[in-house]
Amino acid sequence: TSAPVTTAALIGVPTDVGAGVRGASMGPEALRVAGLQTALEHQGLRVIDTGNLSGPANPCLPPQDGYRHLAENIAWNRSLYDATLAQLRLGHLPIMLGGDHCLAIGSISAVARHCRDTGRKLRVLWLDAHADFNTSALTPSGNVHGMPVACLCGFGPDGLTTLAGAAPAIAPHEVRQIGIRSVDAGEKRFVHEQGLDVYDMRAIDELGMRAVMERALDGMDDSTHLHVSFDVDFLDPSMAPGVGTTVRGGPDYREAHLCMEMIHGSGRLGSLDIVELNPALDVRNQTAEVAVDLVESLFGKSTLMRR
Ligand code: HAR
Ligand code: MN
Ligand code: MN
Ligand code: MN
Repeated sequence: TSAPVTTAALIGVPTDVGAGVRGASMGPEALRVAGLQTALEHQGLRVIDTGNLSGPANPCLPPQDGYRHLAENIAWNRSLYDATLAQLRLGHLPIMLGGDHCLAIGSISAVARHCRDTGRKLRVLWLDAHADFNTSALTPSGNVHGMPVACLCGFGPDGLTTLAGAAPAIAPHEVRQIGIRSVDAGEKRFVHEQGLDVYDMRAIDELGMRAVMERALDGMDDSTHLHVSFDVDFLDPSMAPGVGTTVRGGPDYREAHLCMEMIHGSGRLGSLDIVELNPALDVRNQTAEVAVDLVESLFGKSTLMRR
């Protein structure tokens, strides 16, 4: 007997209303052009491309009350919440093609709701250069893509914190952040106050990616749904220049692959965001291609050994 085939559902989310720089709205198509569907099929998945969601255009306005484009961010995330939840209820593995990282509010709210409905535990792995834990009072920019983790933990405006119901979608202890190397001053205090489990680049340098991932994946069991939120700026900009907010000193190519391989090894992956890819800043789609390479590892590609 063989394992049942997993069906992945691609959901394009062409938004950049949460970002400070335009262009991430072209991310979904760049990932398709880089061969995402074929790569997943090569790893034995069945793939349905549900196309792109639609939502409000980017008005390019300054922040109001600490948020840029709040209404637009809410509209995109409501729509993605519904789309993600529908795919989870069909038993599919949703893969969000971003789009800026604001979209994790909608996707993870849906995952949290589904876990609650089906009695599963939730683990969120946040692969990012940034902690994305700002609030309207702490943010230096007003950009909502710097706030999704806070919103998911219940710190944010009603329209972004109550998609899955009145209670916060997730608790800080369900999150593990990997690769962090840019955190704003107020955000840093708030990360400590809320007890987020952060493996920053120093932890990766000192412990190595293997030990960091062992810790980040520890404590999951058969009833755990693992959501990976992969912000492409997690990667060192030398290999991933196509993002709006590069921060040097990220994981190198092999470290990033090991991270993905170990997530695959956990056997718990249930949903994925691929965000912040900005084709307007990329060079010959190389960042999209690296992201697709890494997704192959995430779904089980290995060179030789079976582990
Ligand atoms: N911390 C900065 C801010 O809030 C930048 C954070 C957002 N950048 C991202 N998200 N790409 O990870 O404005
Ligand atoms: Mn991010
Ligand atoms: Mn980031
Ligand atoms: Mn290094």
